Amino acid sequence: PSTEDWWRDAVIYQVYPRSFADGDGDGTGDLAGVRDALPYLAELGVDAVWFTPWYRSPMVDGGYDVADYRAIDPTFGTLEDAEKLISEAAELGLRTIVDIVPNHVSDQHAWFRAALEAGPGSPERELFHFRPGRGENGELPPNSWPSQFAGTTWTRVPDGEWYLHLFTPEQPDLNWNHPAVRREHEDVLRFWFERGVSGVRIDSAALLAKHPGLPDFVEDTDPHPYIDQDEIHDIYRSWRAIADQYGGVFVGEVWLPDSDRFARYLRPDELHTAFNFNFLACPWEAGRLRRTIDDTLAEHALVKAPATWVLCNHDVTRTVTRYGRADTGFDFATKAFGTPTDLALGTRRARAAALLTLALPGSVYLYQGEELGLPEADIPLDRIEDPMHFRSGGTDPGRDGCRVPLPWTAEAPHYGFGSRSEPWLPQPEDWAPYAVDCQSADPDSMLSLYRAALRLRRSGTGFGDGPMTWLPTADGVLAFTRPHGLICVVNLSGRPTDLPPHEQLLLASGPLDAQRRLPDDTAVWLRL
Ligand code: TEU
Repeated sequence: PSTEDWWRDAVIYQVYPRSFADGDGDGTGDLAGVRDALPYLAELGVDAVWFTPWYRSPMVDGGYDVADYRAIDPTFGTLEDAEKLISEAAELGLRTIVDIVPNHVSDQHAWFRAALEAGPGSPERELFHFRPGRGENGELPPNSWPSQFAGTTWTRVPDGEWYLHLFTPEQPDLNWNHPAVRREHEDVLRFWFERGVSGVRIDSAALLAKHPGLPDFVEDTDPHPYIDQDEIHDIYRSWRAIADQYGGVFVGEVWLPDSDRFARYLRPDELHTAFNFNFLACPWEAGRLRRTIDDTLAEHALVKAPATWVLCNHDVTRTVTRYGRADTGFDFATKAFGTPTDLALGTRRARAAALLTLALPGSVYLYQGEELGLPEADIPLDRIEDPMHFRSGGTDPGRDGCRVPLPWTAEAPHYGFGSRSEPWLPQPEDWAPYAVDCQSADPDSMLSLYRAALRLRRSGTGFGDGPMTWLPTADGVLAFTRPHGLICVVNLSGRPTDLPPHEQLLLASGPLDAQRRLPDDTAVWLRL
């Protein structure tokens, strides 16, 4: 693709700034740490870096509770640091993507503080969803909407009114019918595009518009009162016009299993791309994977948008842990403490999955630590910070297990993260082999596999955008061709399988057997 179309087949690395690299050694990641680590990302071979929110925030929800969309949180650095980071990244050929959170603000945002102060009936309250309660004294919430995290969606303020929050009470929802809300976010987009970012991830992108009148939620009502309202597409049409002025691109966080509804977000005048969560949630099973890949490509072809391939992010159980479990799919509803996992098996599968995703047409997202094969960490109960855990009444382990600070060195205190103080989340004691320095020295490490795969993907032909064709195979084996004679084979059949005829073995996720067959849970890239 041309440089304007870079996003159609980019590999994008997700940085969770709190846990990526710690420049000042205080145990919390920061922008100085990211700047030092830019050569690591350039060497890895990714095209762009997406930063989860780095704005000023009380960090009730890891920064997804934004107090000021134009300021960097002081624990991370300053706006000047962000500007330097964006230009230093660009010098290394890395584009920057920021994360915009339009559905809600922090309860510490100036608008919400003003709304509380101004009281019922004030114009300040119209920026949010304030309502009187039900019941004789207004003591019951205005409606029965379920939360995106467990618990209620309404909180009562001292003057008796209630406000809506799909997530925590510290994240009041904005009223997207209000012109000031729209104007403000359009300005925020311009603010970051002006600073040289190439793209914007849109948080909770299908939730912004609420059904007028906020009607009660009856199970199976169609449409849902706040997921995927038709009005939402107006918002993205006006955003697209802004992005086009800057050559910027969007990636929407659109959790919608229905492929027709999902594709509507990717119409040519709306979002360029959206995360492919059906693929992320798909179990490690050949038939299911093949169907998901086919459905994905068909739904994207209809709107001429490239697919994205995502195996994990800061909200879901890490890939090697998930793939080592009996149930290899992902589901928020079934997450539990202490689910047994076979890490060796999960790692083997994650290595094969890396070659699968990087060979498919479209762009790929990597979540920090995925290139190291980090497993989900068990966080001691008294150290969990994720509100998802607390709001579940303690039954859900929450998402901190995938947010643990990265191990950079095997030796230094805290694996090179936090020279002066403890990391904000504890790191497991057995993580030395996962450290970047250990893995760099080991040609068989996950990091070496990713570096080799990304080097081939960048330099070689046949990857990225373009057609793919399935090859006939034994049951449980996935094999497909890409342009220029590239072939990817993934074996999930439970027994070794013969490789199709080829001239060159480009890369393998693990050793072939003595008969040069591909073992179970292993993938290869071949050239015809
Ligand atoms: O997540 C949005 C979101 O709706 C899902 O990840 C949600 O947790 C799931 O559907 C459970 O029902 C985004 C961010 O990625 C996440 O980290 C934030 O906590 C959330 O928005 C709130 O901003």
